Amino acid sequence: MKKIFGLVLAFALISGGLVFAGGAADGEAAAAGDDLIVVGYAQVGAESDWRTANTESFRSTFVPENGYRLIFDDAQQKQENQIKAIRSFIQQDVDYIVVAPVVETGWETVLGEAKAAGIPVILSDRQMKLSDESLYLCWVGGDFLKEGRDSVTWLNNYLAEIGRADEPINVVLLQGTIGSSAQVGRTQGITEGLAENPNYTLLAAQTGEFTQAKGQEVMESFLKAYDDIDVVFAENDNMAFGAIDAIKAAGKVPGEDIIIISFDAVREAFNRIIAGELNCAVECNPLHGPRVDEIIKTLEAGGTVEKIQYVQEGLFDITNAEELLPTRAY
Ligand code: GZL
Repeated sequence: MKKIFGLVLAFALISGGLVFAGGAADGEAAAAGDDLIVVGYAQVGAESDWRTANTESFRSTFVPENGYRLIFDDAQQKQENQIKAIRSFIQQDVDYIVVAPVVETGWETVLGEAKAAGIPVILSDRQMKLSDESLYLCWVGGDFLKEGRDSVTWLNNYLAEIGRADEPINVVLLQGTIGSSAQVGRTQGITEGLAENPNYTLLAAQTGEFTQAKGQEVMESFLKAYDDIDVVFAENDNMAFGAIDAIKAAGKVPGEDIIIISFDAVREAFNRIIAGELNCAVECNPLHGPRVDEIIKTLEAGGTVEKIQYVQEGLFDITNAEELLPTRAY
């Protein structure tokens, strides 16, 4: 199903950060009728190192040399911008719409419009809660609940290794964007894991919006409120980096006075683990571009695809970070 890309130029909306990528990004008009597959991608924003790597994974995959023309939109973490971008993709009659939904709910109407227009929707990264599963074709992303559970298992083992398995442990939680499936799943996995051990007390949980600045601000407030924090769970690396700065400013030693566990495992997290400032990073692989490319190429060849597709994920700490850092792609 190919669209005459030249026609879409007349409908392209300038507002909302809508830009063309993959050839037309430089403003050159595409040859009308080129046989490229036009993909509209509604990205969450640019809030974290993970997101930067995720965006690059799409921009480097969906290029004309690979048979695509990408229309990319950065929603600046606002759902209304993503909905506007999806509507503009529908108006441009793209071949596929890819969405990384900033939160899980509020998508039924606009996905119904895409369905009515006959445009397949692929979800990447975060998930949507929908009453009608036919509104999207498939989803590629991380297992956020497992990531949360694995982080507590790591803490249980670490405390045993350092002889603190029987001590009361006070925990604070820096949550991601409330209502995003990454936050929902990680929070559930972490809180369920903590609840299984009576030694753990969750003192406070608050969103840091997946950003370093807000993560630092919330950690500063936690440190003012509690002088006996033993562990911080940060639902992404950038909030952990902010927490590290706050802990240092409070005269405490991150990674020693306060154990820090984060999610994503970007390259900088490896550096912090090696420096002893971060204790554990649970991976959430952002390289979804090639997976979505594979899905579209399968569909274009008349094939079928799995509805739910998890990416490979690991867990890193002082025992493996230095050895594996050279292998990290993001
Ligand atoms: C996870 C992704 C989250 C990352 C954050 O798949 O949705 O959003 O953990 C990013 O770094 O902001």
